[in-house]
Amino acid sequence: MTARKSIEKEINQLRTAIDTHNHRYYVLDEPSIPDVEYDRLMQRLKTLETEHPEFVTSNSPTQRVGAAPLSSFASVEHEIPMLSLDNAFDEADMEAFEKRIQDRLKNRSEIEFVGEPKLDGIAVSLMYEEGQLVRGATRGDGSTGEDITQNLKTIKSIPLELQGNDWPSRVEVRGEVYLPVPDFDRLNQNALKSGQKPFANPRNAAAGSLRQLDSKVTAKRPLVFSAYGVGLIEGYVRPDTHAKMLKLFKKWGFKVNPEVTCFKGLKGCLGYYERMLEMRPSLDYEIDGLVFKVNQYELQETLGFVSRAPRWAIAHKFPAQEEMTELLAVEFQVGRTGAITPVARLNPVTVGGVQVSNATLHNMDEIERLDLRLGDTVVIRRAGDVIPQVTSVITEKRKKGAKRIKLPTTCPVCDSHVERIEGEAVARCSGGLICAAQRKEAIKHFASRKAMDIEGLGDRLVEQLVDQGLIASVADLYRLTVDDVAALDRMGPKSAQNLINALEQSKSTKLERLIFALGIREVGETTAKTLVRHFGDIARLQQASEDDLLAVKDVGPVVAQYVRHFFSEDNNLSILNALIEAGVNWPAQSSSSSTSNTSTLEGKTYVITGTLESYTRDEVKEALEQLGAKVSGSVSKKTTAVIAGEKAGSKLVKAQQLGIPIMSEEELTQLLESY
Ligand code: I6G
Repeated sequence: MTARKSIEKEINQLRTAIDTHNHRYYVLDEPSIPDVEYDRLMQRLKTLETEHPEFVTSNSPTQRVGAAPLSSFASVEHEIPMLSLDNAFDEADMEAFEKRIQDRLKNRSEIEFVGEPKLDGIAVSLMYEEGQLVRGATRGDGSTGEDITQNLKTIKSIPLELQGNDWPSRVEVRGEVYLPVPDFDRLNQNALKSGQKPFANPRNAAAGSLRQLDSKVTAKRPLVFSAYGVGLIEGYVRPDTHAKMLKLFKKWGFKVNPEVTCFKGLKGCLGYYERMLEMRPSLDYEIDGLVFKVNQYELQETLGFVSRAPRWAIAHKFPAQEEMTELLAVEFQVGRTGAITPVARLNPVTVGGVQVSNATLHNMDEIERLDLRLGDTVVIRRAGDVIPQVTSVITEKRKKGAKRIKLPTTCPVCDSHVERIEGEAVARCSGGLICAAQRKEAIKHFASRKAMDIEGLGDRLVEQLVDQGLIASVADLYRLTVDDVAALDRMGPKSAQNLINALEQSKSTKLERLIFALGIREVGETTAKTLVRHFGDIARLQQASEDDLLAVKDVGPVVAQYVRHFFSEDNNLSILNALIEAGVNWPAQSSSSSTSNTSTLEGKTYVITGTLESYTRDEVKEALEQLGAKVSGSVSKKTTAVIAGEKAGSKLVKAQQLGIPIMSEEELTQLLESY
């Protein structure tokens, strides 16, 4: 073989290897080689292509990094229009959809449907000729879109060449480009850090990323493409059902949503809707509903279209996650550490099926970013279980003279001076424990389930106890009598006795719970556990210098400083002593800095999913963390094992896709008992 031929051969081998690894990583979520090895293959290909530019092709994996910026996007005529879908908002709309189909087909038997999540992204069309991606376009108005080929090529889950060799001479694959929620959160955090405007939601972020004239910007955004339908298809016998077409997409190297399911009749559609609605908060991408399609293409053709929508498909929308309402007022709340948080008081509105009358505004920077004024019409977003947010202001609806929102100069609770450190987004009340709000929050935190777990001591009761002057610090809790408590609003002798019993019970605790309960800044549950594992007892922790603290794994300078500061304050030490004198106690524990226990789960990460029979999730978390393991909320390549109970959801599916070991409850018990 000539030298040229052998270089060409090596280039082709490298391209095939890189495409295969991209497919495994970005489509199947099953990485097959370490990142360094992937980088080495890519580097070698780049070197060969630089030395031999005659072998560079437009679909080489090296071309995914983006091309020279465009001045505008060219227009693209869709050979087959990209239609829109009719919407169904309730069961009655779905019933009408099924009836329309049965009437048209003159067939009363149950129709087979395919149900798919409706990803909240941007619809795009990808044209392949002889297996090569030749053009990518937006939907536009359905007839004419924009040519965004360069941008789409940067998305690693879009094959630049179809896999295998059994494909049509021309085929148009349609689907959605979206941004997974964890990537969206990361993108926005980075935007905030670098002083840029964050995106309102993942859909806007995906749209903004695809609209870039400079595809190198798009290349930096972790966008994903999921295929859902075929447009034009030539030189190929199309399969007879939509489900089989989706299977072909997978064979050609596309990602197809793993929740796609086939079933019969309206009952099947409604059951799928219920299941997906429940699953929605645990998915790592946003969906605004489901799409139901008649599975048989022959039936689809008989049904045809009405205006610009197919009769054979419908989008069954989920309750909206965004609504508009009026901002009535902004109030400032004082947290446990004195942080002053602006809270929007809203004209109540139902968002995603839940009534919302308050939304967090985070801090003054956020108010400035939104350019928010009193009386504004605002967009409220409620995603998953998180606190509702104000995502934007409809400035067109602003009334003349609408007032700006000012940070108060004194604390709304204790009148102490409000400080805002230069460069920090958060403003704080300088009152410390003089401030009743900070005291109340500190006591609520102390009593909470993951801290001292004082049953029955809820937020309202803490507020009453502080307002009545019965307690000023957490140590005062253990001085309360039945008579003190019984005299409070809505309390009788029995409930008062129950609270005193709960306080008594809470005294026998664990050291990490007490340390977490003390509310040291930046010391959450995990750090409290780490500190206890390292130092073993409270005296050693109390005496630890900043250097000693910095020697603890996962403790950085900020935590070290806060811990040191906490134990150098006389007031904190006297509260701690009073707690111990009142009888707060915990079992002795050896420290990892004085003993060398090697039989731990240090470095291992577990994910818990589904319902376990004999343990709560918190119990499993606590037991694993005691042994040095981490417990994470999401499955990734780094997960050691997924502990799966009954009704395990998408995390189990993801673990199976990534080849992560799955552990049953029985195996978990064996693991815990082996230590
Ligand atoms: O906009 C859409 C989103 C998802 C769709 C769609 C879809 O299937 C999962 N399917 C069709 C046929 C159309 N729009 C027109």
